[in-house]
Amino acid sequence: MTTDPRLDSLRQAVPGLRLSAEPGDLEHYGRDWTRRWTPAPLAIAWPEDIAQVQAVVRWAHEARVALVPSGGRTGLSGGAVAANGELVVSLERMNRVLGFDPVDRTLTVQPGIALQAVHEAAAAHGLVYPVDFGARGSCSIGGNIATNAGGIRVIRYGNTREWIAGLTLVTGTGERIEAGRALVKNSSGYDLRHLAIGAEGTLGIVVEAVLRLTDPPPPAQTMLLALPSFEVLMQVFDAFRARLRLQAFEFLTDLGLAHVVAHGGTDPFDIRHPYYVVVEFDAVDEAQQAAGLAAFEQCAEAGWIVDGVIAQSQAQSEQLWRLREGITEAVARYRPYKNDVSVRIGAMPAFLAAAQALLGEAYPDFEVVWFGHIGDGNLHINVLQPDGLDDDTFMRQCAHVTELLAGLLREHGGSISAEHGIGLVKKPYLDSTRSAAEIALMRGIRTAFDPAGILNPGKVFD
Ligand code: 2HG
Ligand code: ZN
Repeated sequence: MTTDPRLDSLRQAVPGLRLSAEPGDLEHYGRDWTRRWTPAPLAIAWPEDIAQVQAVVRWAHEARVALVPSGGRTGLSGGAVAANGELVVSLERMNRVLGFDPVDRTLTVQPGIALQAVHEAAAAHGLVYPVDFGARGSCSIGGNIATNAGGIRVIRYGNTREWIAGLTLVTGTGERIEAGRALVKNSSGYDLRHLAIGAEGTLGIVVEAVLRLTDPPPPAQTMLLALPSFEVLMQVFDAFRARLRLQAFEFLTDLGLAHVVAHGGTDPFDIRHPYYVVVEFDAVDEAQQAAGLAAFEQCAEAGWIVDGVIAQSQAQSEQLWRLREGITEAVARYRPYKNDVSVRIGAMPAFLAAAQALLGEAYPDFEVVWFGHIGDGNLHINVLQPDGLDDDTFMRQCAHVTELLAGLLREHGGSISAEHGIGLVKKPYLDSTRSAAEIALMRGIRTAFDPAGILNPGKVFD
């Protein structure tokens, strides 16, 4: 273990705290899925309870050491990167379910618990925690809260924010705050809970959360639709939404599908199509199943759908879902530059047309994989780094195009980050989505929660 005197003082301040400065740990805990920054934390701390988190924060406040709160580090915006001598505070050992309340229908959890473990705990009580996405096995609920994570069920259930009944937060001075008390109604002033959700760890460290649960959704039908062009996407969405209660409406291109297939996925079609949609809707009875077919036929007759597959079993539904959910993993080896943008659903057709024209022109030589949560107005754009192209040239070009995209988002009233957070990656473009007055207010709020600026400094804004 290193002899950095700050760590000796931390050990004295928090007896029993598990700490490491082993190179392997620094590398592993200093990075997230962006893989763009060289990890360089001071050390990693693994507190075991709230009192230890408070003690670490009080010490850091005193010693002016920057902290990076850390969950599953599956983030895509660099929010959990520690590249500047920070102390990483891993919440990994605080990963338990603390309680279930059948009357309130809430689950109280520690922040390090994986999303999938939350799903399993809810299922054990016959209920669901409905936020869901591909990283469920490795992401943590603390990280989900920090980014107000969205995912594949937002169209039905909303973002993480909707499901957080209460939060316990340790602020930048080590104060313990109960932000929201799982009350359904509480009109007693500012809701600090909602400030902390999506703050990317800059206002406090989430040390406990009360999650709302709900009834499981009705049985669903999953379809994979093949579309001839990008332009008809919103028409297909409208047609399905008008007749059915949607549980998901996800879009991908031929290129995304090809990468997943090369990674072990199964293409159910004999020929390739340019665009695809995975749609899932309530199919409780024959009437709802017939409505699904009617939507399909309406789109086929209009020429908006050229082929389709209806999953006949849970296994086949999972196979179809893999084509969409497997994209991030399938393209990871190209260390993609990621855009995660959103506009109002109503602004989607105009924005999609403009974005397609812009990116087609701006990235003539790069593979660009488009996919996303079209029903929520959220598009993912992954620009794959060509083999042999150096990092600097690639990142410079991506930054230039993101600048142009940010301009387009300004015009269409959109957001530079729909669900992945601002972190480090989108920091230069925050002002395309937030006004100067808003950013000034955010800075003021940050100072109120963290006067010494030790909580995840350099993330969201400088
Ligand atoms: C998804 O929707 C995730 O699959 C990841 O938000 C998106 O890798 C991405 O760009
Ligand atoms: Zn997504």
